[in-house]
Amino acid sequence: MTASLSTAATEKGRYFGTAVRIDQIEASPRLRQAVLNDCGFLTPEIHMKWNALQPARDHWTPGPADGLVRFAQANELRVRGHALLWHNSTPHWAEDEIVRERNWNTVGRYIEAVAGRYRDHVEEWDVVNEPIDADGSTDGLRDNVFMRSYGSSYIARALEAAHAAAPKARLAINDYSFEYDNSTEQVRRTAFLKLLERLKTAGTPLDAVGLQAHLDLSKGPLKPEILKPFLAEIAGMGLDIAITELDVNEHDRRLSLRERDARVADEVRRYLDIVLDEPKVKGVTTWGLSDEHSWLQPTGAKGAALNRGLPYDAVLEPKPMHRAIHASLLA
Ligand code: 9MR
Repeated sequence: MTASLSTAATEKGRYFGTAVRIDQIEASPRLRQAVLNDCGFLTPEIHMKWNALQPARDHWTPGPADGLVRFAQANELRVRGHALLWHNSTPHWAEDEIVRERNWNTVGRYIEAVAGRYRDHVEEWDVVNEPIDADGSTDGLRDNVFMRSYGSSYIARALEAAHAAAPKARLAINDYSFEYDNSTEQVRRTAFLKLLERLKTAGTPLDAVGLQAHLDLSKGPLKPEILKPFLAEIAGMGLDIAITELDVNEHDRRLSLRERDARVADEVRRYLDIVLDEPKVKGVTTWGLSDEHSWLQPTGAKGAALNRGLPYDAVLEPKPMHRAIHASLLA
């Protein structure tokens, strides 16, 4: 029996979870078993995105999201909702309507319906996903359909709408590329901190931030002197921190499997040892459990060509990354 990551996390007052799809859990008894063994929290990888829930204006398809919530409830697992607003998952009909009418109701009605539907089941929501863009012209904010139609206030308005519909849910902003010591990520960190500061100063209902943590072995060493002050600034604003999409993009897939797995595990251990030193980091979620389902897979890759950046390999055998997470959670 593989040691449980959730048990290790809980021992230290934290949680461990993963992103899942209900169809994949139902198709794979081994994945189901790994999820039940390791997780206390689940994030729907796609089912709670706008284009998944409402592919056409008059057509709602909440079946998979409801199925995931039922699975979570039946197994006493908690749910992180992902994501109310994301430029990449806004259905075309909604984008067209937002651009044409510039009427907040298009977004407001959606958030009310979805945050309301899951108000008793989703404990924490990624309300706005990926609002930062280092090349963005306005305050480091991404030039997306919401910015263009409503201006930068769309973030605060989305948080308020979510709070009104689900007053008990904890609300987060989730974003990526904050980990490494390079100029792009430095600009992103600064823009993110400024955004959080503006929201907190204005009294916006924001409880937490999600740091995606898509680690990347080509980006150079992780540095505590970069990461720690970043986390400390977020914590200093009274915000909780969730690691929301942890995985590792490999750099060199020609090495032996043993060496590759060691490198992935070392990167994860290093990252988690730094971030778990911050008490405001309340939990860790990986973006999937098994390499079979990772978004990082090169198209059509099989066997050794698969990226090995999740805790279990493609046949659900635990890898050194699993042991690394376990050790960091308990350290
Ligand atoms: O892993 C997800 C992939 O299966 C979906 O096709 C894609 C579009 O919905 O989203 C992926 O998840 C993303 C997450 O929602 C936000 N951060 C980046 C993740 C990887 O692209």
